[in-house]
Amino acid sequence: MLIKVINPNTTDAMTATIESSARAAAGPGTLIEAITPVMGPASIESHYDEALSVPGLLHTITSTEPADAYVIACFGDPGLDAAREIAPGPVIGIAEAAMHLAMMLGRGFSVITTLSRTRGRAWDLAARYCPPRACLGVHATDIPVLDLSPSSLKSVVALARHALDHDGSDAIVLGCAGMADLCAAATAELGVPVIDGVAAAVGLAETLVRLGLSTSTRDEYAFPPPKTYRGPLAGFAR
Ligand code: 2AL
Repeated sequence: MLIKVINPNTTDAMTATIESSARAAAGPGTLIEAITPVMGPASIESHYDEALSVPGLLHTITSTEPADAYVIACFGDPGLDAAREIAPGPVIGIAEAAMHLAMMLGRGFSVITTLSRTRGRAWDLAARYCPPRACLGVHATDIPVLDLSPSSLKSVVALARHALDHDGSDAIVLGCAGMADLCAAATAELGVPVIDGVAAAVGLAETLVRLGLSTSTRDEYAFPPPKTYRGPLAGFAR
């Protein structure tokens, strides 16, 4: 099966990190294609960035060969509903995947994110995906997305330790696709489940494909009605 893992930001180095995590999580017989869109922000750490990452994400889906499933590899899950309307296979967001797996591994989880301004989006997504008291805290490292590197491990682990104690949580969710390469080391240091959404989403995507399950096209997630689009978005007309 082919899973397209789309990094909705336009930084190739981050797509490479995402690709490594996705390939490591994929089972035999799964082909991972990690893609950087041709338009959009270098990183996504504001609502503005997030809104403007969606055209590039949707263009990637409609302008390339169909895949069996799609992963949106940004923790804000930008454009998830829109992607479900137009993608020929199931679409999974990494926050959606990570939070769902976290709820199967403990009574509550904490999210470790990048800038403090991204915490609201993480809380909004937790409210969408989880029952109350599943997400017990969202904590910011204050490391900008494009400054994440293997040397960020120390800060992520220290903040995760604080989160486990302060929130009384049982698991840690990494709140940025750029943290994917920190997951194994953070797990070893913390001794609790640490969930990288990229790996989680690939695993769930494989399961959906294997079970022959795809997005319902009844009503809300049906293909969008045809209409013209004006200006720079004219090419998005269906
Ligand atoms: C992210 C992410 O996963 N990719 C990106 O550009 N920004 N998330 C975040 N919390 O900053």
